[in-house]
Amino acid sequence: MSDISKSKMEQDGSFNRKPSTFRDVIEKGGRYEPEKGRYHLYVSYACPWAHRTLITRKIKGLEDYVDVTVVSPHMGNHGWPFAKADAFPGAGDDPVIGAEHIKDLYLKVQPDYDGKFTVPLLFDKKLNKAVNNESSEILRIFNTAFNHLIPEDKAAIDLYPEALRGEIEASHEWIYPTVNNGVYRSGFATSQGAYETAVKALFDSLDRIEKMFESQKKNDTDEYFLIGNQLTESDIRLYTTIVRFDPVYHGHFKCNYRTIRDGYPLMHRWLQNLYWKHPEFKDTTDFDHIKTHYYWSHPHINPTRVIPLGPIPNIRPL
Ligand SMILES: N[C@@H](CCC(=O)N[C@@H](CS)C(=O)NCC(=O)O)C(=O)O
Repeated sequence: MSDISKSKMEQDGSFNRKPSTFRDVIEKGGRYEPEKGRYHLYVSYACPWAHRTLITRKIKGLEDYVDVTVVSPHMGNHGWPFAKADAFPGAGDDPVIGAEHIKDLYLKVQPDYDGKFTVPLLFDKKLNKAVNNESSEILRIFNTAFNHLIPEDKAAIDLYPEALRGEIEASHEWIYPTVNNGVYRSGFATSQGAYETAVKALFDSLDRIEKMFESQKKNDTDEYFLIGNQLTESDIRLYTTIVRFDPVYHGHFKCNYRTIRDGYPLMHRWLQNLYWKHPEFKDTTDFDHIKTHYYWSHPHINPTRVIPLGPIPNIRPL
């Protein structure tokens, strides 16, 4: 289950992501009560899904409430390793059960687990249970579950505001399959047809996003946001894909009609603004982990495991 090159592909060579297994919530009065220090978040800096949860944790000021451990970017035959199994700058060891790999945690809480050993993983240290391993749901948990415990200014930040929910959900419906997962569908396709279907849909969606920004008609110094002129989970979910696009997906996943920096001026500005003006984005973006992970961990795509030096810079200054 942890060897990506042995992932089951569909008959036509297309890649389908399996649904996550642990789907509980942290809520007052529930099995998982919001408590300081009770929950642990396992992430990889390389993984776009885990990266979403890291950004949200920082925006909501949850650093003292939910601890984090970062794994090594070398996702090998046993999946994601902790530093103990593969020392890498920025990677840590598991403080909860002393696991060597993420899969040890999954098998500890469910010995017959037969799903993927994925990050992010939100873990309850009190009951020794996996609470949730679906990033989109962890984002919603972080947005609200701890609001009664954290400072008012952080509690007031709402990344999924009631008034914008319709638009936000509508954006996920096409951005998730064609962009967030679309880059993987391009890169993991094992037939020409499956690749072409995925890459065309991806660039159609990038064109559509650029048009959404164009329709906002802003001044040079204004910041862009995807929905409702304010930062929402839609920006966070799109950012973790777009910040990886030029350094990784353009080459490694063959998403190479054009780059973001030269092909999508407004999306590029949106990206640069988030990265350079919001520390929650920059401080959680680690290009070394990102590039090392993809080019090393998919030997069926890059058998030499050579990691490219470019693009230089990974992200242009504002
Ligand atoms: N549905 C999950 C997907 C997470 C996911 O696929 N993570 C990848 C890393 S980017 C992973 O851990 N893969 C492990 C594997 O394929 O064995 C989410 O959004 O949280």
